[in-house]
Amino acid sequence: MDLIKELLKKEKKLHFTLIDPENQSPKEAGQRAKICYEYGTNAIMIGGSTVDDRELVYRTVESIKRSVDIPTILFPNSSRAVSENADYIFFMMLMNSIDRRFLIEEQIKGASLINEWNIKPISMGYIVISTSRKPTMVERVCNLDRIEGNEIQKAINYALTAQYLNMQCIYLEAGSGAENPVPNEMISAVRAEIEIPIIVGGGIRDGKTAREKTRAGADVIVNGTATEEDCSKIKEIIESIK
Ligand code: 1GP
Repeated sequence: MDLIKELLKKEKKLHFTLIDPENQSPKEAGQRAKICYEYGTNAIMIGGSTVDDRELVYRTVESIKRSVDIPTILFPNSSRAVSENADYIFFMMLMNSIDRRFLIEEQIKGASLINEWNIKPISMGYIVISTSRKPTMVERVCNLDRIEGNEIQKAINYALTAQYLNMQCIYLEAGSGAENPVPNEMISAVRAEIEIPIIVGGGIRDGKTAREKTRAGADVIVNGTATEEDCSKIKEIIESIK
């Protein structure tokens, strides 16, 4: 089953909340998830660039599942962030990494766990776009073939590659807390060339910006930092995209 396509049959645009297990206690993660759920978020993603404590991921997912009844999706940086109690996992390839670890190695390490624990994989082409002067955490840890915000053809080439590899979606990522989100022109140019759903996240801080991204062609908007800093912004963002 394709979760994103199923959700998109019911709603034109989706919102996913990202919770980094390292940024609050499991109890607080559950509370944050509940607030976003009440505002209408469609799924909770659990992950972060440096998470490597499976037990912490487990306890965070557990608390979130007790608080909300929408899908939980792991968003792992490595096989160590795979936890058996999640519903789904983004089985993702960091397409523009030049490090074999993020292209295929961690996936090989995690595959049998996903199988054994019956977590539903959602294949995803993860494409990191460099939009900020100060490097984001994902840029620092992942050894990238950089794609600048104005390198639109390069982003299209990666996105088409993901589609031809039969991935279920792509994620255009500016990085958590990015100074600038992925540019609208890039999203609309990629949208014009591919059919699979486009997730956009990183540096989206208000409703107006989120709306611009969905108008440009994003199907899913992801917020992480706003969940930690000002939950009322999540309400504004969800209202503006739906
Ligand atoms: C990071 O795109 C997500 O993977 C969320 O970014 O923390 O900037 O919302 P923010």
